[in-house]
Amino acid sequence: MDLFNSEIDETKNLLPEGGIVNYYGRLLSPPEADHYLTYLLTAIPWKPDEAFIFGKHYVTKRKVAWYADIPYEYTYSNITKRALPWTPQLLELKQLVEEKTGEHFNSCLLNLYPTGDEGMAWHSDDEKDLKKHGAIASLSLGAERRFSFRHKQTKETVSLALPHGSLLVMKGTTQTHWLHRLPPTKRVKHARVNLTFRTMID
Ligand SMILES: O=C(O)CCC(=O)C(=O)O
Repeated sequence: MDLFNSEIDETKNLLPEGGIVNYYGRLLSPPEADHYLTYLLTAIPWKPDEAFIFGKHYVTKRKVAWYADIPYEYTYSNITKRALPWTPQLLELKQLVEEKTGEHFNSCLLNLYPTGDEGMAWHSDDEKDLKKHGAIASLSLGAERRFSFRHKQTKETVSLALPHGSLLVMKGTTQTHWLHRLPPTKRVKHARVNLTFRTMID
């Protein structure tokens, strides 16, 4: 029996229409999640994220890193990032995520939110560099944060909490019909790291 996730139905679609989101609960035990969090906080060459929006250059307190099978270039918010090669620990996490979800991924975007003051605004992961309707698996480590979806037409919202070591998967037409965001919160004072495993097109 899975002692972490006895109440969770991984096959349930959290969205009422227009996409598929599955929540797997905790993929990692708390000690495993602590181990990977410490590794990620200390070993990843984190850099502030950047954006060019309406000609203005923004630099965020949220930090990012981009890894992949080959040096894929990923462009979002009008900035292009070139992927670093996987580390052994990131490959371990990728393998765990792939075994759990039955999906295959060739890249991973890492986000570090130093405190609850940092979040991510409403958006879809629908850039042309990504495989259309490809699965995106989101592994969360560190501070538990709320995560929300909003339907682009109906404005219906769906929210859930993402605890330390938990896994969420977005697939099908989710990015076409839904936005998602990580709202900032004054209640969270410590760091969260999120890894989104993705599929880039060659
Ligand atoms: O940190 C998160 O959970 C969300 C990250 C996100 O929305 C993204 O990488 O597109």
